[in-house]
Amino acid sequence: MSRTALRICPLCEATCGLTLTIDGTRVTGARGDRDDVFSKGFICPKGASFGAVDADPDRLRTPLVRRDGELREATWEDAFDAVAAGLRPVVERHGPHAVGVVLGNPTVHTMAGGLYPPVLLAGLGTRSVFTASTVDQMPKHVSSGLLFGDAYAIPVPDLDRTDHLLLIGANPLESNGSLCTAPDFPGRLKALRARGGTLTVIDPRRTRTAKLADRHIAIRPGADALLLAATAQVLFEEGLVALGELTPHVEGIDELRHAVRDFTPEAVAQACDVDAGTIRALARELAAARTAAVYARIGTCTVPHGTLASWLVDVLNVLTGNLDRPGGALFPQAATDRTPRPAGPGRGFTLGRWHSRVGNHPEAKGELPLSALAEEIDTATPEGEPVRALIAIAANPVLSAPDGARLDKALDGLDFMVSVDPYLNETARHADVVLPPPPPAQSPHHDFAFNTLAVRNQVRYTRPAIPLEPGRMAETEIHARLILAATGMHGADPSAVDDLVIGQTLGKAVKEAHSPVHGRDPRELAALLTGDNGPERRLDLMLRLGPYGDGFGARPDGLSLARLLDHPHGIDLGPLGPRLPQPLRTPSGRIELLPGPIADDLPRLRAALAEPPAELVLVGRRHLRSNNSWMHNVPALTGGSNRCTLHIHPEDAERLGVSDGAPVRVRGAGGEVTAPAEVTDGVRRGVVSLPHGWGHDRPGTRLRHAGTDPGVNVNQLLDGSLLDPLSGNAVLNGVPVDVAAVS
Ligand SMILES: Nc1nc2c(c(=O)[nH]1)N[C@H]1C(S)=C(S)[C@@H](COP(=O)(O)OP(=O)(O)OC[C@H]3O[C@@H](n4cnc5c(=O)[nH]c(N)nc54)[C@H](O)[C@@H]3O)O[C@H]1N2
Ligand SMILES: Nc1nc2c(c(=O)[nH]1)N[C@H]1C(S)=C(S)[C@@H](COP(=O)(O)OP(=O)(O)OC[C@H]3O[C@@H](n4cnc5c(=O)[nH]c(N)nc54)[C@H](O)[C@@H]3O)O[C@H]1N2
Ligand code: SF4
Ligand SMILES: [Mo]
Repeated sequence: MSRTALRICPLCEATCGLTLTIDGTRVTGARGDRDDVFSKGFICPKGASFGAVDADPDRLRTPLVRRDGELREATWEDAFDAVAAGLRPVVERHGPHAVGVVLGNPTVHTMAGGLYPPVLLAGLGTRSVFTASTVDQMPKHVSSGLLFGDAYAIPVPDLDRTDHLLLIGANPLESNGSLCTAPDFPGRLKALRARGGTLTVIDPRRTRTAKLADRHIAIRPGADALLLAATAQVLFEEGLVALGELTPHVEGIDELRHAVRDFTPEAVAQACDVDAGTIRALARELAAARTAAVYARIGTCTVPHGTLASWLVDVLNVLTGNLDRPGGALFPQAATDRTPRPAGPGRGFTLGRWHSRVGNHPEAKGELPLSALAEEIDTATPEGEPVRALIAIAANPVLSAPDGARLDKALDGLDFMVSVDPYLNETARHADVVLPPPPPAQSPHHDFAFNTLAVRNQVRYTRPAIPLEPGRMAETEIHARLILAATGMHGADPSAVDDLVIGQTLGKAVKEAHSPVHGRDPRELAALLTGDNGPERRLDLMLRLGPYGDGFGARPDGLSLARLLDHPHGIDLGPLGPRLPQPLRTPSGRIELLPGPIADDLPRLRAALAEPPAELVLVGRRHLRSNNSWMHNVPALTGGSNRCTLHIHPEDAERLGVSDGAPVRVRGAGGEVTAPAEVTDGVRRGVVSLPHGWGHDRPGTRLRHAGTDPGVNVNQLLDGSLLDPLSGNAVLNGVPVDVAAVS
């Protein structure tokens, strides 16, 4: 007997609603949920393979604990005993910073990851915090922090209403979008063209997204900040700056004009390899459009001037009056956002409140660069303790961060390591304990992170589609028990963690004048929460205190978990609307257009104008049927064009004697790899491209299918020393490499 169940897809940022077909305890099919308020039936090949991803026979079913050097199956009780016994002595002997925490990308794709890591970090008090953000979007957090005073205030392009989209260093036709949650991103781009809007794409590769565009500019990798600075310069020079309704909310416009005055199109043209006329046209089109949005992603973040480029994206949105207006770039308002406080000055955003021990890298948003993880483990310094124990949650830095070979060695030298991961992969193989979460069909889902980045305000929640198999533990409970084991409370009831958070949150809310529960009794409020378990009660709490919430009775028709459960396909909360000045948290209470740390970094950008370009540089690429490092074990998603090949332009191939399909050796500062060449004019001259997340040939893993076509680890070409200095973000694109045919 088969039945259906709804499940929000956790496999990328688009958050599509799926209808799963279930036979017994197995997912046998997945299609787009046509009634989903947001995704309206859209599905991609990864979502369609949800059943295969869910049922991968290599997913771990029980915890693993290392005994006599070998990882062996163990009970949950033994596993958490081992975690407490491994972590506590390190904390007690060497202090909290000796315990490192690594949070990987799927942390933002699970409910557990949304609810528990902040509690873990607060409980441990460690500064050794590393996440996938510093191989991804940290530059955007830093630029938002500096411009708006809140690192999480990230404007999202109004895809469905804009007349003009300038899309930079993103390839949503493969990635399905990032820092812009939009199910059916490809369809939305086609709709933009169909309604007479224009799409400009800046990318060194002629991607599927670029092929959709009215104009494709194949920029030299790493040069976006220069091109965007020149675009801003043209707006000033030609009198095209028009802040409109933003005027009272902006300061620093004259300082900005002065700061970019020498970045003329003529000055940057050569470094960008884009002619000055094109840059001028770009600026004029942006200014002339009725509405326009500038949107940039990973290709502008993972570069030497990532923070400057990210900042300039919003600067252009401001200068053209498109920030915070329909059709431009707007701040979403998610259902689980905190109760909006009244507008006014805030504390602002500070960088470098502490520095990493070895490389002296400034923290950003409480994090140190993932590129510095290996050195923080393997290097002793007089200043403090190296990282001796590691908690890795949904993270595979051995493949996703620079120089996996060094990290491999460093992880082997740890006193203790625990991984919360469904796979025994390149990173988890170093762990002393592996705690496997259940497959997604057995987990509840709500998108805490992506709803704050969505092109439409909406809220959805799906309960587990299949009950937990015997012997499984919910990932929320795994996290709660891990927190207890790490903080000296091993053995306590895991619901204590949820109760603690609920108590603290309500305790604070009743004291806030702007809260709907101001002055009420926190215990009385806690007793009103509904839900089957701690995580559901916490979701209820956030919904009820949030901007659309029922305020525990203050707004009787507002949101609560019970109300959301009555709407299994979600609740639409309307299009994005203007919100300024409320989201601003800068000391001035305004948008600070030229923040100090940015101004201080501009001379480095100016100096880049004089640097001779490298002969050959490397960029990455994504494939629709892949996802970072962990989806190469599903046969339905591998093969065909989803392969780890080196894209190289025909002219470069000819010059270097490289022929299509033949192996080529690629050498970078961190090492070398050999991959088959794919000669294609889809990359510009002087640029080669390798995808990341491959290199599944290490011993001691349990990824049988991935091992049959392992590919190579592109990040072995990096030594981890190249960073965007403001954000600590790794430079993964525009990296100089040597390429040679293998004889
Ligand atoms: N060269 C290069 N390198 C890159 C990039 C690039 O473009 N080029 N991209 C970077 C980016 S944007 C990112 S985000 C990082 C990603 O880097 P990581 O986050 O380190 O890697 P992922 O492959 O996303 O997966 C992390 C782990 O999560 C596990 N996992 C999957 N589902 C779950 C779950 O439900 N619960 C738990 N607990 N674990 C789960 C997987 O088994 C895997 O071990 O890679 C970065 N690395
Ligand atoms: N199918 C699939 N979907 C994914 C993922 C995946 O691995 N596979 N990963 C997910 C994650 S974690 C993330 S963060 C998002 C990322 O989402 P996107 O940012 O859309 O990711 P990419 O497809 O890598 O697109 C980046 C583009 O930047 C270009 N580029 C490289 N260097 C430069 C440069 O210097 N300047 C400019 N202008 N462009 C440059 C590259 O050629 C590439 O086409 O995707 C998410 N979705
Ligand atoms: S686009 Fe992303 S969220 Fe939607 S079905 Fe595909 S993988 Fe899942
Ligand atoms: Mo990412």
